[in-house]
Amino acid sequence: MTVRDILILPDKRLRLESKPVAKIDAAVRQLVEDMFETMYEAPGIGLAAIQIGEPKRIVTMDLAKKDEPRAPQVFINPELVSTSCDKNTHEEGCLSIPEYYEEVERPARVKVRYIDLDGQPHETEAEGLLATCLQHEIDHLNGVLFIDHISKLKRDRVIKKFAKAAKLGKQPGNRAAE
Ligand code: GNR
Ligand code: NI
Repeated sequence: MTVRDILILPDKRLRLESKPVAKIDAAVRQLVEDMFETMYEAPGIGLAAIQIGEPKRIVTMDLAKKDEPRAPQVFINPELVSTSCDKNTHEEGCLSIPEYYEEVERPARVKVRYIDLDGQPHETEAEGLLATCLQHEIDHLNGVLFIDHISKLKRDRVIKKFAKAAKLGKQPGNRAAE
C-alpha cells in the first residue's frame, strides 16, 4: 500500500484516454489499493487511475460522510449506459486541480455498467452526488476534466493560473506561491 503522487494540471497525462482493464490480476488489485490510500490521504471522494499516472479504466470512490464508516467502491471499465434529460448542478472540485471549485451542470441521473474487483458485471442507476461523481470520474478516463464543462473564460483563467504555477515550480492555492 502506497500513497502515490497525484498528477496536477497542466500534466498532459490527464488528457490521455485510459485503456480498459482486460484481466483483474494482482497488479490491478495493488493499483486499486494504492488508489484508495492516495484518495483517503488527499482526501478526496473519488479517484481515477490516471490521476496517479496509470491510464487504466479504474475508479475508486467513497461517499461516506466524515462521521460514517468507510464505504469504499471500485468501478472497473465503467460505462455510461444512459443519462437523464433533467440536469443537476453541483459544485465540483478535482484533486488534479487543487483548491479550485466551480458549479457544473450534468445529467441528474445516470445508468452505469461496470465490473467489480471479482470480475462480476453490474449495472446501477445513480442520482445525486454519486451520479455527479461517476460522471466526473468517467470523464477522467476519457481525458476530460470538470473545467471542460465550465465557461471558456473561467476555464482559460484556471488553466493559465496552473500553467504559471507549474512554470514557477509551485502550486496555486498555496498562497505563498502566488
Ligand atoms: O474529491 C473530490 N470531490 C468532488 C466533489 C464534487 C464532484 C466531484 C468530486 S471528485 C473529487 C476527487 C477527484 O478529483 N476525482 O477525480
Ligand atoms: Ni477529478
